[in-house]
Amino acid sequence: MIGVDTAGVAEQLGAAADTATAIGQLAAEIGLDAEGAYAVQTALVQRRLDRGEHLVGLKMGLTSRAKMAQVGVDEVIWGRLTDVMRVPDGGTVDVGGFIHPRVEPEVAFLLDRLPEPGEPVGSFADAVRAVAPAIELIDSRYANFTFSLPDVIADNASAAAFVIGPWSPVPDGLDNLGVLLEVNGRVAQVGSTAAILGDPRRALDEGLRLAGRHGVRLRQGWVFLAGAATAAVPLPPGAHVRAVVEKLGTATLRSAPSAGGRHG
Ligand code: 0L1
Ligand code: MG
Repeated sequence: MIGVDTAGVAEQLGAAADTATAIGQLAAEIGLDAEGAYAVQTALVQRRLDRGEHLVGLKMGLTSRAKMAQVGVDEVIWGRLTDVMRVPDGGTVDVGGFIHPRVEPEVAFLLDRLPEPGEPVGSFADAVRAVAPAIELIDSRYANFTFSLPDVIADNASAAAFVIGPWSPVPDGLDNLGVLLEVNGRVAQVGSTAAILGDPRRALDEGLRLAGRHGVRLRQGWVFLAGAATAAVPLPPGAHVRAVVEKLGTATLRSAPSAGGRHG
């Protein structure tokens, strides 16, 4: 991967998100590999930090077979979350601020005492203070939601917005909880937390390992999105979305009936 214009690619992806305008895939044309794509992601997120946003967490992507099959990519990836992406539970987004938004039901962790770089997670109960049901709104900046692995990594793993439901203490088991995604009162997806790497707790090990490779340390107080339990579904205007995770409760998101502000 020689001579990739990291800043230029980040600018293209950032402008696509800012203007809600899809672009074509980039990686194959410019010879971008996964390593270089994480450098683009860093620059893309830095662009947000430069305008005053703050890092608030990390998201894992493609942690389930359903998600991998949906987009034709077969590796777990990660991306960064900023404060501006967070929508309050029950809050409203304007789909006009996105290109082709999709929603998916997730499990979120509130991070606590984390190991030093290179050390394994001691105990999940030490590393995670609380868990919550969550909704991730993903929005690929590529036309037709079609991309290669480096493309989607560069695009910050399609991160766009997220909702965290009520936090609860970590329950005894997280590995086989029923998950339901409803759109306008209709069941859109049904699954189990087992779909998230067999157990969503594994996503934290993966997150620490994969982000650690790039010198990124997870922080106490950060949110960690462990990944989706089902495939994602399109978010139309005027929708009421509920993600229900057994034992953890419900996170909800609305979309405004017509164009307006981005979050509300
Ligand atoms: O959160 C996710 O699993 C998304 C990862 C990127 C692939 C996609 O846009 O579906
Ligand atoms: Mg996700």
